[in-house]
Amino acid sequence: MTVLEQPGAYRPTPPPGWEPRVDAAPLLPDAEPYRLLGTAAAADISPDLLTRLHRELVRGRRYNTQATALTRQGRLAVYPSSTGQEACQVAAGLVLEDRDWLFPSYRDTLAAVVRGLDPVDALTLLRGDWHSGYDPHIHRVAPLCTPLATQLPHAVGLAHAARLKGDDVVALALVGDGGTSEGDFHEALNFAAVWHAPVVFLVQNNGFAISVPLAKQTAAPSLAHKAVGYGMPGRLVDGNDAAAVHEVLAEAVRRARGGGGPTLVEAVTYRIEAHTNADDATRYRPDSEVEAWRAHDPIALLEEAMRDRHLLDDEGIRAARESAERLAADLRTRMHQDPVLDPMALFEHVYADRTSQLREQAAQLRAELDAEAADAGEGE
Ligand SMILES: Cc1ncc(C[n+]2csc(CCOP(=O)(O)OP(=O)(O)O)c2C)c(N)n1
Ligand SMILES: [Mg+2]
Repeated sequence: MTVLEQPGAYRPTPPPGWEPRVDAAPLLPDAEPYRLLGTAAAADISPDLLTRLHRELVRGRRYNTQATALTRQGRLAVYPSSTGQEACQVAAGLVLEDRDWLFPSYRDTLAAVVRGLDPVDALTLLRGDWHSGYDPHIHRVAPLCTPLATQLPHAVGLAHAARLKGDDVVALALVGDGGTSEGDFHEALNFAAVWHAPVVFLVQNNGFAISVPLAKQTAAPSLAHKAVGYGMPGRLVDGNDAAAVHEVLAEAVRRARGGGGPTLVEAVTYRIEAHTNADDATRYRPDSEVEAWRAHDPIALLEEAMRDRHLLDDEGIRAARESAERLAADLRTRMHQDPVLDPMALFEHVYADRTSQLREQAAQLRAELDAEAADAGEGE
């Protein structure tokens, strides 16, 4: 007699009246990433949107190269570049209303800047300064999360709370392909679907989690397929097609705002640079692969589509590049100024009421700083 044959054993038969809550078919992503640029449907995209996307893509690329240069000059501790992923960053930065919230990871500073954050403030954490570097409430951009996928349950909590309060707010949470293997990814998507929370998850599948390729990360047909198991729609989109990413995200945001619940969007893209300035990507991927992706460059794709519709000429490209140079020059100048920091600020915003240990440490630091200042005074 097997365990299952024993009297009173668990029987894996569904209870009477049990039915799957939804038909899985409408939740499944397309077999191929959705594209707009270069298709007949591109003729219907608003010229204003294309111009906005183009300007931000060009500025975004320049922002990435400037931030990487700042790491070489010792002005930034680390920079995870989003070069090659600008279409996702720009679409995510533009698609939300002011009242919505963006939940970025360490690679998503550009999305935060496009949403309105000061470029210097967006880099504060990566410079190694204390705390997040900006007030999350001003532009409704949550602090950049370095622990993978932790931003996802935060986003779900905020979205669910907003819904309970009757606020018309949507949360957009960004995560990488590697982040989808984290427990937080599962917990966030499950809660979001069960609670019908107004949240959109954007997975930027850039092929790698540092040196680990997607094939070693998952055996799923696509990351978008994971949505079905949670009971939410999965969408697969070409992550280098800025218009397509914007459209898919805009649809998902509309759905969430209208009470339709969460969506998981997988944008297929590629990280052109190394993981960060501290990584050597030539050790785990061939140059030929990088070159193949350069041929599918988000800026080139958009420029071609806009030229086809006579929405962009050499003058338009020059204007976008000039705007990008101004952004880079301002970033350079301000990042080369040494910030004036008060070491005592280390103890702020830790506890509302300081613990006895913190009080003791703060007093010790105060005494050391005072002694240093007195020494410096005597030396003069
Ligand atoms: C919980 C946690 N585990 C490990 C790390 C170390 N780590 C930093 S980035 C990274 C790779 C993440 O890859 P992916 O999610 O694909 O994002 P990408 O860097 O490609 O944007 C890892 C493992 C971390 N930051 N947090
Ligand atoms: Mg990745």
